[in-house]
Amino acid sequence: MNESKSTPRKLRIVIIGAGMAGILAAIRLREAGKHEVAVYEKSGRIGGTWRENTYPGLNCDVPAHAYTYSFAPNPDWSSFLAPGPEIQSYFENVVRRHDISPLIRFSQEVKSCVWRDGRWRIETVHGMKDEADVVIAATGVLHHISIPQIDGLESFAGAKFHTARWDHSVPLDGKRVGIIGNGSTGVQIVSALAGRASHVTHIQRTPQWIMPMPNDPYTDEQRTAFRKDPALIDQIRYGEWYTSMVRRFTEAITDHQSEQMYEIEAIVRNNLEQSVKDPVLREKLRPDYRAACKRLIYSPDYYQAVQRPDVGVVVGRIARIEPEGVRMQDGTLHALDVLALATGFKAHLYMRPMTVQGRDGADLDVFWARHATSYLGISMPGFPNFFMLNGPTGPVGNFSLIDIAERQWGYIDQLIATLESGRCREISVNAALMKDFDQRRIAAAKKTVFATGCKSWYLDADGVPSSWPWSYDAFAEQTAAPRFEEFDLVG
Ligand code: NA7
Repeated sequence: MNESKSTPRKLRIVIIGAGMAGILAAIRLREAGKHEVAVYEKSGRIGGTWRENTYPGLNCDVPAHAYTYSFAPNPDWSSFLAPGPEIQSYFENVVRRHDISPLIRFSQEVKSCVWRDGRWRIETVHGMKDEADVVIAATGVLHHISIPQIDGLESFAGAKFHTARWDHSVPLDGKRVGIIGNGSTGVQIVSALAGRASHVTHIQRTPQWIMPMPNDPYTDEQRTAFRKDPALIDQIRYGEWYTSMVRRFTEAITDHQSEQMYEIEAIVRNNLEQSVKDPVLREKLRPDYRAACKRLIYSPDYYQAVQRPDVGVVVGRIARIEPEGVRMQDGTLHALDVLALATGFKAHLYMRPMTVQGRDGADLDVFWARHATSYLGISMPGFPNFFMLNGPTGPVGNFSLIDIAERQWGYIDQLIATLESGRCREISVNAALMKDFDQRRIAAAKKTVFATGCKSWYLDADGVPSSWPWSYDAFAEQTAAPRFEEFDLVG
């Protein structure tokens, strides 16, 4: 670092991804108006996960007014939990209002980022080339679909698709629809299709705990009131109910012997006991692991849906898929016209298969060979001026990822300001600090509820939860401002 260099620099900043986090970064940079900005988006539209997921019943399980940019409140949400298409429209409106479309190069998937001679060289799969002083990887978490390895899957005679590739040309009304998987996606689809399909078969390998969640529509009067008085929106977003729920939730997951955890367990157990009348079905639906070990499912109506005569719950292992339907290991065949694979995502790929080569031959595939990691979900040693939003080890759970991304953006903005100020030309977290952070993180992660014996997309290949293992407040505090002694400032 050279303290004598203090000429402010105009930087060229490339953002990868025009989903929730990339849009945030683009808006903030455009507003500041100091730098040159380009956004690369693999698809032809903005929206990320909200563009890709269009399945029936899709909604966000975080209260709509909390799953909103802080700078773009939306008085028009139709219900307490927003439906997916409304969220997609919200992002499209925000992009329009902030006029960031001209910055976006659509249908340009970034293939590689190589650090050479103090700059990032970026190349897309279509051969487009660019250079940047700073790269912001806002590439999302849940976008590489996971297709299960089940014998005979290809032989199914009806329509089949992964839930993030929903084929809307396939009729569902009056059809026999099977759904494999009971994460948030499978549960929402079953609730939406109950009563629409002639029969819904919900095939689950592992039962899930279900947290009851009200989802009342907002009335016209309420929406008018939100419009007139934004403080009413703030009461939901920053008020006691939501913030204490987030705080109690993160306290529970980080200490699974806590009072808060027992409170969550009591609620979900009670939900099962009170909602499901048939004792046989109730026992079928009862998980044998701690609540919140897998990502908690929030649903206002799943238990009602599965008690309908035209909905069946099948718990067990699939032997194979046959042309007629799904054959379970106990020999039962569930005949189907449509098969939806609600089998989730390869969450640990993050931005890969994109390759990233940093300083002195640092290679992302090597750095992440054991597990994907980064400091605060933002920076990695040896990858100067390469910052992530919602990168590995950031908080993941039943709260707003927009809030997490905004906090990370506030931090990255300060790192960029350091580069802009001329104080240094390269900044990345210190390798020793990163190693220490990762060791502490892993030790703490092993004590969270995520590591109490279930399988989930939270776990890395070693079975260690990959997300932030401390409290929400600790994340907020640590991302408030960079501690520059934790970074290598070069040039
Ligand atoms: P999830 O939560 O990863 O759920 C995937 C589901 O698919 C889960 O129930 C799995 O069962 C099931 N699955 C996966 N492979 C198989 C096979 N081979 N056989 C049977 N069942 C299988 O994905 P979602 O899309 O629901 O949710 C992802 C996130 O999106 C969610 O957490 C929210 O953050 C939004 P398992 O439990 O492993 O036995």
